[in-house]
Amino acid sequence: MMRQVRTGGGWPAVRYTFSKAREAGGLWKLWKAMRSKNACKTCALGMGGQQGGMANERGVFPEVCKKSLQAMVADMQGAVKPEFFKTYSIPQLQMFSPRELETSGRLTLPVIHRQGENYYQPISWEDAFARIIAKLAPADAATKPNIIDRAVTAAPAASPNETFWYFSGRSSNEAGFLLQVFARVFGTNNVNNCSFYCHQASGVGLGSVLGTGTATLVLEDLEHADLVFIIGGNPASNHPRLMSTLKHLRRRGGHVVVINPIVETGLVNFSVPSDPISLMFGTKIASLYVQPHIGGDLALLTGIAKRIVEMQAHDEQYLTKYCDHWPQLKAQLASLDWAEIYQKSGVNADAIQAIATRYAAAENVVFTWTMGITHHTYGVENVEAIANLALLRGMVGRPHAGLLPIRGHSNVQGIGSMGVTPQLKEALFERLESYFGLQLPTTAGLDTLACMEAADRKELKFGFCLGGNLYGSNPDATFASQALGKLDLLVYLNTTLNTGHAHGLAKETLILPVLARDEEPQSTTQESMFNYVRLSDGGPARHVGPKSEIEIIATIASGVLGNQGPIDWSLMQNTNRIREAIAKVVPGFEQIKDVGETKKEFQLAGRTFHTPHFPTKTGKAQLRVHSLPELVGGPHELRLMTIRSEGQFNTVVYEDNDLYRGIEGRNVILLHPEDLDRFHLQPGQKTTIRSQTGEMTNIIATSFEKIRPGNAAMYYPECNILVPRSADPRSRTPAFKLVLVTIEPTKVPDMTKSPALVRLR
Ligand SMILES: Nc1nc2c(c(=O)[nH]1)N[C@H]1C(S)=C(S)[C@@H](COP(=O)(O)OP(=O)(O)OC[C@H]3O[C@@H](n4cnc5c(=O)[nH]c(N)nc54)[C@H](O)[C@@H]3O)O[C@H]1N2
Ligand SMILES: Nc1nc2c(c(=O)[nH]1)N[C@H]1C(S)=C(S)[C@@H](COP(=O)(O)OP(=O)(O)OC[C@H]3O[C@@H](n4cnc5c(=O)[nH]c(N)nc54)[C@H](O)[C@@H]3O)O[C@H]1N2
Ligand SMILES: [Mo]
Repeated sequence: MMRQVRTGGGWPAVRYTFSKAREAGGLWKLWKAMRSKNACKTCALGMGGQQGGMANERGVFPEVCKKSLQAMVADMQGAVKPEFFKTYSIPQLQMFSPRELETSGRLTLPVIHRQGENYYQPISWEDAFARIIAKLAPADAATKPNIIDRAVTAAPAASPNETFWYFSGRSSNEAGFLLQVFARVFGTNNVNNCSFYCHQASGVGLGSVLGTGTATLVLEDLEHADLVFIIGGNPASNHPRLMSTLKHLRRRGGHVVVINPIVETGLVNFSVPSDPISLMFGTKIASLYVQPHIGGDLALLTGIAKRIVEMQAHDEQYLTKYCDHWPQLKAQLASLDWAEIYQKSGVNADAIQAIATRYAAAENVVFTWTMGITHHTYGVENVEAIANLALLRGMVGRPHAGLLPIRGHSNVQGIGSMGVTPQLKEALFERLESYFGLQLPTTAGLDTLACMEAADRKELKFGFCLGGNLYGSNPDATFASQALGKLDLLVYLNTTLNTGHAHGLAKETLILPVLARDEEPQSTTQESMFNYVRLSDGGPARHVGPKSEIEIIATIASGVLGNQGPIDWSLMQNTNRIREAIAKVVPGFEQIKDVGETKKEFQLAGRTFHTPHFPTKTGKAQLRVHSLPELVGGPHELRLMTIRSEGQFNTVVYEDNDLYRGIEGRNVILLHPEDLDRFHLQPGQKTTIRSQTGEMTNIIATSFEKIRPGNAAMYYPECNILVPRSADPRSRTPAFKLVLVTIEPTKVPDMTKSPALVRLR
């Protein structure tokens, strides 16, 4: 068992910096890389850019986190060895752990794998492009210039709606915009991003209540708040820079309320490495820590709202003047039975009273939330309930208060803004058509999960992944592998190897190596979760071989559509040219046009709400009424959440230990001691975990008293074998945080039945 740390951040984070520096070839080299003018590569809090790395958007320096060091050092690693793909067969790669794949090195050469073969083979860039273009070439290909002979591949070309285009949130606005426009001009709306597995419920929920899908405030507002709610997230580990904001808030006398079934060490106490006093003594973060059951938030949030109204702490005038449906919500809150609220949330009257008292006493309140809220079949309702609660006291539409979904990937919000969704917003659609003089398809596009299901039904032939790990991020890993296996051609644009390259194999799979953000030959932009657009200068390539994402996309587009149509794709390799189009097409982005020259980063217009007027049909916020979901889980079951450890970034694992939770290894299930007793298990015992979707054996039962009894946790992505495909109907986000499982000791295999032994007899 690892020693349990009592604080997040702190000396381990400092020591880690030095050890990472050694891996990167010295402290100076790492320092230079970290200080370069490029937006940070990890979460969407928004650091770096023209302020220089390690500074936030208000220029405050130094802001450094372990995650950004890990991501930087990963990009600084050596190339995958030339003999690598000859040495390791596909079955061997499938045995690699996510960490072993990531640390195999940077991808520098395109490689191809064909079903039935045992190894990836190198392929030239020319051949790789030719195969992709041939697969997409329209029927009249032969008559168009620039179009490669169809005979290159045996299988027939894919028609537009037989293709899909998946984007991760690491790519730039420019690459995202270019690829989505290409996919539409090619003829499909099967365009989607990792957000469908992440914050889509926040966009849909905020849209339904406020008519806008992003944060209602800016970083400066957060710095004046006197109460911050942290609901369903572990920012100490996943958004460490938020911790210095929370430290300042506590020093000002403000408060933090945490709602989470796990008591996360770093949310109780955090030692901010850049602050000597905090580093020595630690900073208390949570003023109040409440542990609902997994999935109990909707009942809890509704209960807090009910209590606030009972206490007359709501703002009747604001609700009447600036909100619709207040009478309905008020009636529903009054009619709800307290016993139902306590039972469905797992939170008792005292705790609800304590939260309501804190809320009622605060003046400037910010509500933040993460995946514990969105990863449910009622993720959108969860978000709406948070918005309701904020509106009850008029916390939206004025300075120093508001709603703040804490985003995942560094540019996931920008990718969304660029129109990487199946259905384009009306204004974007119209402007795109008129700017380029085009007609765009109007068919309903498929979201991420729908693409996987269509692939499984053999309705799709071609997939294109701009970064990310579509296989690894999917629920039901067995299904995901099978579905991708039915595609004719799957193209991955990646910097390093991941589990998708081993398990997500189509009939033909191409991996194309790309440059990281700080190696781009031209500047690119990213959007933070505060709606702030950053400029990244790019920098020298670290390896010979990888190409820029933009060059790859423009080359394919030129090859498939030619350059004589409404868009000369060959000119679209220039990021200034792409930004000109973005400025004209995407509302709010007008200033992006000259950002390459002026280097002036900017706040997006029309996103921040400092007055209570909202872009809904009536101009008022739309309060929503919800029925409360049942608390699921019978006496022989556990509610399982699938979460990140301290040592990973999504499907990329940097370290096998989870420092703050004190857990060694990843092949574990975290259980409260009461649940170990309930299932007659010893700590350390090997168990079999079953869900309706899959089963995992030899999982080590680990005693973890910080989790609410009745609930359990395992690490994603390995446990995605267990996660069913049940998704929220409104956001299409799978319920990654609520999987019903059973647990029992793994039976020692009966060797007498093994065929080998039979033969020996
Ligand atoms: N270091 C690091 N940083 C990251 C990432 C990473 O993998 N590593 N990933 C990035 C991305 S893409 C994202 S989306 C974010 C993810 O950031 P988070 O959402 O913070 O990450 P998770 O580990 O998915 O989430 C888990 C938290 O939700 C709690 N939780 C689980 N179920 C429930 C529930 O039903 N109710 C409540 N109230 N809480 C619940 C868990 O106890 C845990 O503390 O982080 C980003 N930043
Ligand atoms: N069970 C379970 N499943 C989940 C979640 C969960 O909490 N539980 N979380 C979900 C969430 S929130 C998300 S966001 C998804 C993650 O979804 P994805 O974004 O699809 O996955 P990542 O693991 O972040 O992608 C990692 C890969 O990105 C590549 N990469 C890194 N930088 C670049 C770059 O600059 N350009 C390009 N082209 N590639 C780059 C690297 O090759 C790396 O292997 O997973 C989802 N799945
Ligand atoms: Mo995410």
